Amino acid sequence: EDGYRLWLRYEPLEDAADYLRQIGDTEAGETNETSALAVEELKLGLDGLLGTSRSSKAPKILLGTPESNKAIAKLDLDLSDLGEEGFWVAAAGTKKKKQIVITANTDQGVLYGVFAFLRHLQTEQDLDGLNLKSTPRIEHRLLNHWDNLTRTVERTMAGASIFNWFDLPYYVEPYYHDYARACASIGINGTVLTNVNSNATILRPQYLEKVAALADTFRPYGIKVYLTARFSAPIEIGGLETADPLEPEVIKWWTDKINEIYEYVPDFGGFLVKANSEGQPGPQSYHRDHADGANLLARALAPHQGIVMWRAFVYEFETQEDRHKQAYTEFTGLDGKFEPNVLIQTKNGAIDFMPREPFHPLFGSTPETPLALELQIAQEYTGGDIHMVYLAPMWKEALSADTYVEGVGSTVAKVIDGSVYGHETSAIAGVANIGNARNWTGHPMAAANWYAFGRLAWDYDLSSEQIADEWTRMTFGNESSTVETIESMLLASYENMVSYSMPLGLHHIMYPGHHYGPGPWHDEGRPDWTSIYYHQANEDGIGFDRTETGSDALSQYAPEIIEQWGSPKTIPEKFLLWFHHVDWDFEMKSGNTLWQEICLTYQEGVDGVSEMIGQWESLEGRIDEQRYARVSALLHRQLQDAKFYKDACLAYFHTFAQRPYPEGVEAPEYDLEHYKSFELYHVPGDPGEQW
Ligand code: BDP
Repeated sequence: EDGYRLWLRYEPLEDAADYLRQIGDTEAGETNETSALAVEELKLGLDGLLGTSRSSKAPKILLGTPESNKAIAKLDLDLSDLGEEGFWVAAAGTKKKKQIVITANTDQGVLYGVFAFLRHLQTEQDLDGLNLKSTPRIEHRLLNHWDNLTRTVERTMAGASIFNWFDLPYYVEPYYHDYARACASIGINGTVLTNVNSNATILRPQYLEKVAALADTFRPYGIKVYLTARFSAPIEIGGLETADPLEPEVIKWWTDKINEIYEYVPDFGGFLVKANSEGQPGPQSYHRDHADGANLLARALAPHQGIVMWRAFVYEFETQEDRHKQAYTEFTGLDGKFEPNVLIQTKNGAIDFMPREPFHPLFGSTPETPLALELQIAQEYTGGDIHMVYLAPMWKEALSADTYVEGVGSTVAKVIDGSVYGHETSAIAGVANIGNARNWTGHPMAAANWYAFGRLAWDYDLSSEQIADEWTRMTFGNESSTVETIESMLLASYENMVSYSMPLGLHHIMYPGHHYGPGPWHDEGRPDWTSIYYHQANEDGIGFDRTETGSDALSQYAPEIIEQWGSPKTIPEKFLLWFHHVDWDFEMKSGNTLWQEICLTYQEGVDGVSEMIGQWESLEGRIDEQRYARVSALLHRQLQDAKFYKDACLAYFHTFAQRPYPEGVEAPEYDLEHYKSFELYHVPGDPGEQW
C-alpha cells in the first residue's frame, strides 16, 4: 500500500450486502471523453467496492445528462439550479421500479456526480433517501504549482515536479491521468503549471507544444491549464528593449503571444502573475502600476475568455511601511481600475503563509475588484511535509473570518465567492504539495490537505471534521477505531503545530532560507526578512504593535474588528502578539503571565505530538505495514523537531524575559548557541538555489 491510489482506493467494503441489494446494472449515456470517464470511474468504483457481480434485479443506475440518456430525459427532472458543474445523485423511479440517477446539465457535472456517489459508498453512507445535490460555490478552483522547468519545486518536499518537460509532448506520462482524475474527484477545475517565480521559456513555441499535450490530457477531466507570465518576457524571448505595459510594441507582443497560446490550447485558462515582488519584474519597473500591468494581459485574454490572477503578494522594505500594510495600501488605491477579467489573488494573511495569520485586510476592501483567495497546501512554514499537519482548520478559520465590510456575516468566503459585492467571477487557489513521490505528497497524511483544499474550494461550508472523516475512511478504510483515532490526530494536529512553532500571534520567526525550523534570532540581511522585525522582543516584552501607537495596520480592518482587536485584553489571544507588544508579566485569561503562557503553549504543542505518537501506535497491526511504518517514522521526527522548535525559541526569548520556566515546562536542554549553530534542515529546493 504505497499511497499512490490516494483516496480513490475502492477497496472491497466489509459489508456490501445491503448495497448489492440496492445497486444493479448501469445504464449510461456516453457521448464523449468526459462521459466515457464517468462510466469507467463508476465501473471501477463499483467493481472495487462491491465486487464484479451485481444482480440485474437490483435497481439500475441511470447515468448521464438528459441529452445523453433517454431514460433520464423521461424523468423530466428540474436541473435548472445545477449550472454547468453541479450534479444530482438521487433515488428515483417508483416503488416497483427503483432507480438511482446520477445526472447533471453537462458531462462534467455527471463525472462529479459519479465521484460524489462513490464517495458516499466508500464512506459507507446510507442509500435510503439518497439525495446529493451540489454546485460549486467558487467558479475557478485551481492548484498552483510552484514548479520550475528544471523540475525543482519551490517549497514542496514531495520530490521533483510531476511535469516532465523533457519528454513532453512526445511522451505523456500515464500518471498525468491519475493526477487529473484525483483533482477532478474533489472538484478542482484548473491548474497553473509553472512557478510564480516565473521563467519566460514556458511561452516559447517549443514549450507551448508541451503545455498543449498536458492540456489535452487534462481536458476530459474538466481541468484547464494556466501559466505564469513573466512580465519581462517581451525582452527575454521577444527581443524587445522594454516591457513597458503602455508601449504599443509590448501590447502587440503580448496580444500575438496570447493568440498563439490559444492556437495550442483553445481553452487556455489564463495567467497567474507575480509582479514587482521579491525580485520579479513588473510594471512598476516602468513607473506604471499594477492595473496597467494586469490590464495589458487581460485585454489580450478577454476575447478568448481567459482571466488574469494578479497577485497581491507585494512588499518592499524601502517604503518603511509595515509589511502587513503594503498590499492593502497598494491595491485599495487601484480598486476600480482593473479589467473585468482580472482577479487579485491574495494570500489568506497579510504577511505570508504563517502557521496562523489573521485574515488579510484586503478581503472586503476592494468593492470593484474580485479577489481570489490563495492558500498554501504545501507546508512551507507548517512542517515541510515532514510534520503531520491537517490544514483544513486553518483554511476554515480564514474562510469564516468576518470582515464586517457589508455588515455581520461578510465573511472572507463570501467576499471571494463574489456574493458580498456581486462579482460574477470567483477563484480560489491552493499552492500544491504534489511532487513525483510515489504517494504524490511525501507524507502520507499530507494527501489529506490536497483533498481538503478541493473539497473546501467546492463547498467552503463543509466542516474540517467532515472532510477529515471522508478522507480517513477513503484512505484507511471504515474500521471505527481506526477512523476515530486518525481523525482525532488530524484535528489536533494544526493547533499542535501552531503551539510548538509560533503560538499566540508570533510569526516569521523561522530559520531563513528553508523556513522549516526556528530562527527567532535571525537578524541579518533584508530587515523585513529577519525575525527580529516581527517579534520585537526586548527586556520589557514581546510582540509587534500594530495599533495606533505602532504601525496602525489594525486601522485597515473594519471598526468592529478594531474595537475587539485593539486592546490586548479583548483580542483573541491567538492573535495577541500579532497586534500588540505586551509585557512579559501581562496577565493572560488563564491567570498565567505572558511569559508563562508562552512557555506552557510551546510545551503543549510538543506534548500534543507525543500524544499523536501514542495514538498512532495504538493502530499498529490495524493499518498496512507500509503506511504504518512511514507515518510512525515521520511522527518521531516531528516530535524531535517540535522539541527543537520549543527549546530554541524558549532559550532565545529567555535571554530577554529572564524569568523562570514555569512548572510543567521542560527547560531547554542546551544553551542558545547550540540551537543557533544548528541548521536543522536543508532543502535542495531553497529558492536561493533556483532563482
Ligand atoms: C514565500 C515563499 C517564496 C514564494 C513567495 C510567493 O517563501 O518561495 O515565492 O512566498 O508567494 O512564502 O511568491
